[in-house]
Amino acid sequence: MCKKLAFIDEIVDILDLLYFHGWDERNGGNLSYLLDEKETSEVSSLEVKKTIETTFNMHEIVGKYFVVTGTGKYFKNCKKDPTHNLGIIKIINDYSYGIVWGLIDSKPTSELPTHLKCHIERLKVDPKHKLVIHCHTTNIICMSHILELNEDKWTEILWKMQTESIVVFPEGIGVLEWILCGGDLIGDATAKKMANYRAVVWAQHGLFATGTSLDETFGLIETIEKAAEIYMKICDKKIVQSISNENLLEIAQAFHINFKHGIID
Ligand code: 2HA
Ligand code: ZN
Repeated sequence: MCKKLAFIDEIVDILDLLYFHGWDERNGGNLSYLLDEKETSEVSSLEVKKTIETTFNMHEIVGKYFVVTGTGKYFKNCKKDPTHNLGIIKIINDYSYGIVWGLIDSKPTSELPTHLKCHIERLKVDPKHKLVIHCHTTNIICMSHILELNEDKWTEILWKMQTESIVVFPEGIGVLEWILCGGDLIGDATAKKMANYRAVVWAQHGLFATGTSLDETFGLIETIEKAAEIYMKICDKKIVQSISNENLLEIAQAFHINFKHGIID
């Protein structure tokens, strides 16, 4: 039907990994990936096949192309049938976008408002920004049931679970209370957090993570979820020794890490 697109192959590999980690059951989770000019030029036709209007303003990203997963689609099925489960959209003007590839008999994820709002926000702080991934990371969801939703507290706990945490997410982690998913309200709240964080917890739901590449964004998710897993495994055990504030400061100094201040210092 169409020539093979290398970036689609890489995306479906990551969707598979997310599925096999158990973070995207059924139709859980969604992904969007900003294409650069080289990637866009690889697509055989950029003709808009269907136009869809939005209630939110996309002014800052007009003209850009994104790979997006489809609404109701299962990550588990993306690799074997990409064109029905995901596609490429073009932001046509402030309030409409078009489907140019894939998404056959489908349309983009219900979380598209949050994805696009996050892209807009992250592009302001990082011109290399490319990806937004939403997933249902089990231990992050567990933590949101038992811990107050204070993002400095969450950041401190996750940093102290393993040595790598502060290296991988020195800016900490954003945390949002439960908000109805799929709408502009949760999209605005998440995007606002993205001014300061690359990852935002949705209490009792999952995680939104952003980054400059598939590897980096997936790695961020893995590292955060690993820290949460360690926390859930030890939170009701007697702690004999742990990572101290001084240890974290030592790591930050050794690796020249610009971490969020006011938590451990
Ligand atoms: O349906 O994960 O948040 C996909 C979702 C909604
Ligand atoms: Zn979800």
